[in-house]
Amino acid sequence: MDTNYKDLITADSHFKSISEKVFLGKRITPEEGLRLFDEADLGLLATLANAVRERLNGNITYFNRNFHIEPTNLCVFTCKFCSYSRLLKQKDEGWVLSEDEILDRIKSYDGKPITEVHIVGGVHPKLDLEFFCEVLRKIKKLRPELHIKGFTAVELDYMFHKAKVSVKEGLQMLKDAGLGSLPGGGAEIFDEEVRNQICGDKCTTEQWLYIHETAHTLGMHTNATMLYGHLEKYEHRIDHMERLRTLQDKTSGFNTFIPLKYRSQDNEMSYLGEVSVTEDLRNYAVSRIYLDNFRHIKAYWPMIGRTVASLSQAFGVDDLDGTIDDSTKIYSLAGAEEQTPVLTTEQLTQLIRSSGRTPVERDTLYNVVQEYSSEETVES
Ligand code: V47
Ligand code: SF4
Repeated sequence: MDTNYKDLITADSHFKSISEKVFLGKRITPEEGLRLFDEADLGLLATLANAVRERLNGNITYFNRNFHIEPTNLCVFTCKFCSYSRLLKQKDEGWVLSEDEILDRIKSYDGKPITEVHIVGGVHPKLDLEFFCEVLRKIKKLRPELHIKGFTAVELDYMFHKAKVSVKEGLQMLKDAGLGSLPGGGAEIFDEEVRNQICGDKCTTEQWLYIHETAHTLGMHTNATMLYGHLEKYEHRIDHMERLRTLQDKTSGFNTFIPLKYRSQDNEMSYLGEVSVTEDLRNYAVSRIYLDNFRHIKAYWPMIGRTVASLSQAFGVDDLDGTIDDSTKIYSLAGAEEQTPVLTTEQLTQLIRSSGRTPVERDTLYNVVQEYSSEETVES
């Protein structure tokens, strides 16, 4: 960033001490985070978030090549924001994949340069720990190098209780069977009161954090999400990030933070509507500034659409959930921008380049798979 501009901000701004801290790589307090949400203008947020982003990741925007498998949309829980799940009694509107169907999905990517499969879905009593350990082992047999990122803490909490194993034992069993890392879902919002109002019957904040902490101690990396733009207030978003920042200080096990915008189509909270794109950008920026110990901030482009994904890279985002063939239904049913979210690698790298960034393909653990020079064309 241009030094004169930096001097101008820090000299004139009402936000002098926060800006100075951010430029010096120092941590801001919860009160300062809240102040950024409440009062900072979009331009200042972009400048500060970009300074953090470029310090941590330079001009790179990462993506990866993955695909999703959703074993079922039947779910024992009743999260009010969910447009995707069907209760077990609504069987006619649901699906449950068999082991063979899951393995067929894996085989359908034979010969394609995919590095990750993301397995996540509803919580179904029949799809238990034993079933998934077997599936994981068979996936690894078919494709040993494929990284399996699977199961939210919500699914795991239910699975482990049902199997009567501790979190540590259950995670170790899945790890031994081939699970590589955990996705960030199920975090929603950690504030207990708001969580109770939007998803009171699933795993608690304490359980979510405990499962991720235990995974980290077993050497597995995980992601973290935050569902925003519903009943929560800014103080709840800061509280959420503060709890993640504290755990990350302890374990360093989180790979990336993924803010998830609440989408309002066809669910019990539809009356709330949705927050604006400006709010999305402000939220990315404050997340980037606040979570100084998270190396990456990811935008899930099928949910926010290509235009906001492009803009988000000026507000702290350094990773676009990459997905050349995104087969997830969780957002399309909730009214996401991208109803059939498919981008070829060439289109995705072009989107990154046209945002002034350098595309880099990564694997799940952010090892570089391929760098792309400015005008290189790529195989999709
Ligand atoms: O936990 C459900 C969210 C999450 C809605 O780790 C909704 O790489 C918005 O966590 N509006 C599951 N969000 C998906 C998830 C995820 C996605 C992409 C990448 C990764 C990763 C993780 O979806 C749920 C919930 O927070 N969700 N309904 C909705 N109406
Ligand atoms: Fe079930 Fe997940 Fe939907 Fe909640 S968000 S109802 S746990 S599928």
